Amino acid sequence: SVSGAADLIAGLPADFRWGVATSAYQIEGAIAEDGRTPSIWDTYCDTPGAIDNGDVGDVACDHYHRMPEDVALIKSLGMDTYRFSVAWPRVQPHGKGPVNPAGLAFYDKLVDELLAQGIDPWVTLYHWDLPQELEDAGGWPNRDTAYRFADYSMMVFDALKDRVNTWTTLNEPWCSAMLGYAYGAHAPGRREFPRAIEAVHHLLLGHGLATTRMREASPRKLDIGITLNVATAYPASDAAPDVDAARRADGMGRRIYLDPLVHGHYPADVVADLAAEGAELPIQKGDLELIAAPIDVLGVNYYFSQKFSGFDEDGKTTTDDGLPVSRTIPLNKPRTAMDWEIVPEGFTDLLVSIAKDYPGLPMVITENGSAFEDTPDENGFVADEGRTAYFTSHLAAVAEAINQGADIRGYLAWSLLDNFEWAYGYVKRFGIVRVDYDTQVRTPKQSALYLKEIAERHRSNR
Ligand code: PNW
Repeated sequence: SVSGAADLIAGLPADFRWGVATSAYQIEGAIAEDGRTPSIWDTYCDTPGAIDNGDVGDVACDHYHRMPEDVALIKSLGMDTYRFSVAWPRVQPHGKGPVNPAGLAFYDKLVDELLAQGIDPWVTLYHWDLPQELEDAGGWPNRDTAYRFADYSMMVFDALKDRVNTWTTLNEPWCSAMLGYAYGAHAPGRREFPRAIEAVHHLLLGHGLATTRMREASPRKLDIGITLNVATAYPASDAAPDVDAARRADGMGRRIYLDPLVHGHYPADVVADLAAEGAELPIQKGDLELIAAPIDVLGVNYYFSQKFSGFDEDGKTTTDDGLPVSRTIPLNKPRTAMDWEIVPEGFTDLLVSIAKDYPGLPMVITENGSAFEDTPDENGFVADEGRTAYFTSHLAAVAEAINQGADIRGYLAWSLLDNFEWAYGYVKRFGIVRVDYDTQVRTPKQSALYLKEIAERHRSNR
């Protein structure tokens, strides 16, 4: 059933990790239990028209009440790593002030349950659920939020550092900053471009502050890093405006994060582009040193790549505002249910270029996966050919990047469960396990059995 698997896994390192990922708001539900306060996503869900179908996260996959069953499920799928996120409004309900022991206890139990099953816990400290009270105080455009994040991070770190070896500060700061504060597509739904650029810097500052403090408080050598959603930006042609459009896309999507994290400064071309748009990164003395605190692992989330043109439909290269045109052009590839094009070669190109531009930075694929329209049979089983093929082609892309010299140490599928897919609600399904939202019954899909077989074969080969 797993054709080509032998070739695929032959080139992977012996200690390559296999796992699955989720995030708190997307699966937990129980939004008002044990002292949790609203996050920006609860508020956003209550905004008419914000979420497809009017869906909300109140119950989601009810993971808060089904955690041991879900850990057993991960075990049954042969995965050795589980990446989950901690909900800030559970642990520190007001975004400042004392820890909430009842909220923290859930993650304490989760870690123990994982360890009891022999699964390595990988904690993400922030996967977008900012306490609403901090948004009311200005959110990520407010510099103070970075300090609040570092304080909250230490509450989680001090509680779990004896048992958790791998830590991610932020998941996808691009999404937090740009979808949240520039494009109004995610919570808090603001459309204020200059504020979004301030958010970028304060997110990175929060990462640097938290990383530095966690390192100082580490009881032993731990792996600390950040996860970015990154892609390859292809130019539509060799024409200068197209090449420049791809440069700008790569600048805002990848280099604005990786350059300060690894090289200690923002890319000069991006800073100049931002200035032309009336936006500025609010850097203060010492910030860049903090942001460049060494990390042990870069988490890479990959879904799709795009092609960019600097010409509009009429062949013009500037907009009415005098800014350069940036337009995405279809690569003419098949698409997932998200309407994202399926571009595995963009994954290889991305990983190889990160390895070249940022040498010495080990990578783990912390998310990769796809949404398709699943049709369960009478037993709830989904023969998800499209999702399985997506995993095959993207695992082959990872193997090819390793073959070309990239240091990639693991692969975590997005996602363990069908879950609350943000602005798309429950309509879009990324799970390798089907969730029936009426009964909360979980049924592994064909893609889950496929990944299980790949992981087990790789493990038995080493
Ligand atoms: C990631 N984009 O989000 C998140 O980390 C997950 O929580 C989410 O469920 C998953 O990908 C699937 O969407 C993204 O617009 C959201 O490019 C949007 C984009 C990328 C990643």
